Amino acid sequence: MNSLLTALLLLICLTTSVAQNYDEAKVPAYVLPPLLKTTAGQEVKSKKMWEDVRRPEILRLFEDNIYGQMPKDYDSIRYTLKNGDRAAMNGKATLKEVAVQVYRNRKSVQINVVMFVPNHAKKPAPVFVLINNRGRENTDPTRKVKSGFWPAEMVIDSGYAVAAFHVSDLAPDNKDTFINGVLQLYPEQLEADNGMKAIGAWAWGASRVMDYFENDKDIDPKNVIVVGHSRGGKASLWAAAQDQRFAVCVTNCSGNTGAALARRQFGERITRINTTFPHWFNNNYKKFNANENQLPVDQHMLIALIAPRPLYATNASKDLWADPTGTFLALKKAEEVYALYGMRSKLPANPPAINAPVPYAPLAYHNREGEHDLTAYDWGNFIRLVRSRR
Ligand code: GTR
Repeated sequence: MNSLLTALLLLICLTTSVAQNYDEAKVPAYVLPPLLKTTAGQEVKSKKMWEDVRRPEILRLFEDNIYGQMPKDYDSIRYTLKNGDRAAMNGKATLKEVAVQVYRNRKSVQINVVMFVPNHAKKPAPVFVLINNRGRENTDPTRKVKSGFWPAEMVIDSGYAVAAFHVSDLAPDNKDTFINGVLQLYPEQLEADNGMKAIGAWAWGASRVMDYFENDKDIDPKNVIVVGHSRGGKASLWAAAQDQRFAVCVTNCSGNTGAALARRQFGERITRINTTFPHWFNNNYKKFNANENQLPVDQHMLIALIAPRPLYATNASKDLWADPTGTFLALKKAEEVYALYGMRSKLPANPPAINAPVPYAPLAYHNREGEHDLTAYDWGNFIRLVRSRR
């Protein structure tokens, strides 16, 4: 009887702590931390004060409380072309498979980049780089498998280069094995409560691929668009926030601890993400389980770190888990920082209808009809954003 009671209590505890809300009417009242007030209480009224004081403060808060430190030092980096084909995609593109090998303290990690460069477009070409969190077959260099997750032909036909790397090269997406990658190079990160974990490692990888782009004459390093879906979209945001070399950020269905506001407590919540994926964020983030209002940041501030560069956030109508409205509201809130740069977004006051994209700089958004996914429809709109800014 006693053990039955204990089991019952445990079950009640578990279900209440991870209960999900999908009802807009039940979103609690909340106050977002201010974007334009420094920790010392000063109003931020200029771009200069944003860049000199408030931006670094916010970046630090995200590092310390959520994504972890981003180590910048390494001993050396080497790029090796492993395979190439000038007549890929029926002559439309050049395939390059490049190994990016990074060394530190006699340890190394290898990032395998798959890339196609358009043969008939102006070079150096802008490039879309996907942080691939799904199967490697989605970025098949042979093109036997063609996936909407990475519609390489479509990007090439639009005149852009397209690249991808897989998250498992940096940190396997598993709580027991995530340390078998970049973290071997930075073991001190594992000791720190604000140390880098898997999502940070994937974002770190995007920056090393950026290092490579700076050394490939076919690629315009000033026009690199970092793309991620869902957990990969959390990483693309963090990569672009950290590394201002990325010209554009695309975050597709990134939801909780991505582009959606945590304080709305709609769909996935911090307790749930930290419980299911304890290897994604730093140890400090666990303090905010069921405690969203104590976070010194919310996700509109992560988006603001990307200003004045364009950002595209998406959702899917059946993916309430990722809180489409909370994502739209985060973008709207970040408008304050774009305004410091004299930029006005073209976003409407309220979330646009399903399948009514607003693919324009500086803040782009759409809510595609359908499931949690990254599709050719989404990519078509990312291309529209990139076109619209040239
Ligand atoms: C879910 C997770 C989300 C999102 C998603 C995905 O299980 O709760 O935060 O990252 O996985 O990556 O597809």
